Amino acid sequence: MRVFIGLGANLGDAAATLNAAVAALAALPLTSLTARSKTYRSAPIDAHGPDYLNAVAELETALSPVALLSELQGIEQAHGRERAYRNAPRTLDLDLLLYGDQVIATPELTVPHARMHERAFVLLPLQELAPDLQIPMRGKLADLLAAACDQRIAVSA
Ligand code: PH2
Ligand code: MG
Ligand code: MG
Repeated sequence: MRVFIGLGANLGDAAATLNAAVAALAALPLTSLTARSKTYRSAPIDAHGPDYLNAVAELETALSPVALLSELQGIEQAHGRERAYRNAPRTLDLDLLLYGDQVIATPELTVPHARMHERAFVLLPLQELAPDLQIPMRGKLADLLAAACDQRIAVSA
């Protein structure tokens, strides 16, 4: 299955954390890393604290969505993730964005990720990896990105 993971961090050495997280994704069972975007710096959206570093990774995996989610949470924990309150600044956030073109709506998992279609910090790195992508239920990536063009984001130095 072709899967996209959103990575974000805005505490600690965020660049190093994202690199370590990508390495951890590449090491998951039944999974290979097929691509990673550049790292982007973005203004916090619906959140506060320092700017975020964001990236997107593409995986090919035979893990189920729930098994993959559990692995992502394990990697977050390994990087000291605390869940103080919703959208609190974090050392590492790993979001399951897309699992093929599946639509999943269960208490523990929503795929496509519920807010990805309105967030440039997801859409821009995703466009780098998959410019012609259609987001299930949401439409063309390029159209969604155009609607989010007021959000500050740039490739990180
Ligand atoms: N993640 C959030 C909330 N706001 N803003 C930016 N720029 N990047 C993020 O990764 C991010 C956010 C909740 O996960
Ligand atoms: Mg998130
Ligand atoms: Mg998350």
